Amino acid sequence: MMEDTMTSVIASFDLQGKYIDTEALQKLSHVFQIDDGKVRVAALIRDHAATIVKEAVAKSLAGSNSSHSGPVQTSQRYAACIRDLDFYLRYSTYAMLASDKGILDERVLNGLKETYLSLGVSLTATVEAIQAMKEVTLDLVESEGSSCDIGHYFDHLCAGLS
Ligand code: CYC
Repeated sequence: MMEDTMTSVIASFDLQGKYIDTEALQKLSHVFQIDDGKVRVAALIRDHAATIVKEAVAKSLAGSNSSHSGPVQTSQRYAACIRDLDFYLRYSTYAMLASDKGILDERVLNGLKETYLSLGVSLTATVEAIQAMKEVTLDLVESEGSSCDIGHYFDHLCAGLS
């Protein structure tokens, strides 16, 4: 029954395409006794999501040198890429809170590799961008004196795309 509540809270924020808000985070942490550290990290990531994604792009994709035919050549592809990275960040945050990699399998990875392959989206570049986002996120978390296991969930996404 408790798991159902967790799943339904995540599903309802997911439907809205949103990170879990403060009130719901507090409720979840109370009901599931999620440790305060995790809840603080989830709020920190939520509040810095746009910056995290942009820094990850700067660190990986935008950083490719000009002789390399870069993966993100048009503003439309750039926008899709930013959006996808935000998906990865948001879903990894849900999975971290729930301590459940299955959320990533069911809601993100299911069919994704095939979609990317059919659209010609580079899996290697995507994995690099996710790894860069992991570094940016962990740097931010550490700079706030916290720690968390979100890296584990980013790695799971990368494994699923490899
Ligand atoms: C496209 N990314 C897509 C598409 C899907 C996703 C379904 C095709 C449909 C569309 O454009 O919306 C991914 N959709 C998702 C995910 C969810 C979802 C994960 C959550 C469940 O609903 N291109 C690069 C970079 C990378 C990238 C390496 C960013 C890291 O070179 C992403 N994704 C990218 C691009 C497209 C795309 C460029 C557009 C491809 C195209 O239309 O040509």
